[in-house]
Amino acid sequence: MRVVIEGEVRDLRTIWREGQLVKLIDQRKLPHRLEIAVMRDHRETAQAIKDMVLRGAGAIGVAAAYGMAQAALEARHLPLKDFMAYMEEAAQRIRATRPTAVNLFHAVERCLRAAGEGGVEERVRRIVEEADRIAEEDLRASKLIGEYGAQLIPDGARILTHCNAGALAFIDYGTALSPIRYAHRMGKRIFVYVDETRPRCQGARLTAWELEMEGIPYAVIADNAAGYYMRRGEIDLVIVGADRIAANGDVANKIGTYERAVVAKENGIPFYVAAPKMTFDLKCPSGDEIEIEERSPEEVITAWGVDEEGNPTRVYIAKRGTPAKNPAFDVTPAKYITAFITERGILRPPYEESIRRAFG
Ligand code: RUB
Repeated sequence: MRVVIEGEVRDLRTIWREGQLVKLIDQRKLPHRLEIAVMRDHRETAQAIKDMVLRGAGAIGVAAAYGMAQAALEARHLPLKDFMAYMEEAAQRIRATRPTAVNLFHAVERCLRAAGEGGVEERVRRIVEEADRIAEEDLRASKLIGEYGAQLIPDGARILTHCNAGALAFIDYGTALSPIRYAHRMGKRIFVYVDETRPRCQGARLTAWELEMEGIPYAVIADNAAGYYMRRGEIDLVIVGADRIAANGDVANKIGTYERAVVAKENGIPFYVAAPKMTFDLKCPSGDEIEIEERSPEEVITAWGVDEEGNPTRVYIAKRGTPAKNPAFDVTPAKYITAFITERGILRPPYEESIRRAFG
């Protein structure tokens, strides 16, 4: 992604691997500071996923794959039986970080499967290669999603997006933001309404930062303002990402997505979900079977930011100890989704068929 650091333009990925080290942009510090965090082993990478040092379905999928590669490299001197036990344990540790985004589970399974037969050295090589392949596939998918999705964006479009499904939620380009980037680079005049996305404010902090870096016109809106703009006819289309898409087209995505989809339908506004193959879970028949992560109530009653001197600080919005509930995702039934934007093209209803044809 294009980032400007002290006037200098650089091209940066969200996460990358250097031998046994995994390096990633520390998303907890953005937009106030751009810092690279270094994970020295698979335990640290798993912890980074859990603590949301990086987040977003695609990005945690790649982090999971790199974590598996780290585990394989850590265990390369063990006898075969111990090596496989170490890999199983690492897989379990990574699976236990965040439950909703299926990309993470797909990445772990692919790495385990890639180990295949043969000696430890061979298995290590295949796991590491598979992890790198997952990252490269994700990158290619997000570019194709951008190319296909840009065709759905007319010149002059005013677009609403929720949470961050940008380069930061992926390895680069993103899902929902990829068509927006492509449309902008094609010279289309677009404007993006960015939901702030309480409680962690991925929209206000991360999507706004990415759009700023790309020079795409945007405004952050309070979460409860989206319906107001939709009813006034000031939003032409909605694009969001996804954390898991069931075989029938139901979508789990950041909490609040469902409401946007219902209000969009009510107002005749197209509602698009941009996602790669890795986010589709064909083993999951419908949204009812998707596990929804419940996060700490502290996230709801507090807010993070920087003070006027730029020092990170946390404030209490509600009184300490105020009871709160914090589901991180919700499920949008397929009937509210106009189309899926994928690396295999645009998928239209009936989704059971179009999803199976594309990815089955
Ligand atoms: C992120 C979120 C994003 C999807 C899309 O939630 O809901 O919209 O993950 O991601 P969190 P992608 O910040 O809690 O991880 O674009 O990678 O498919």
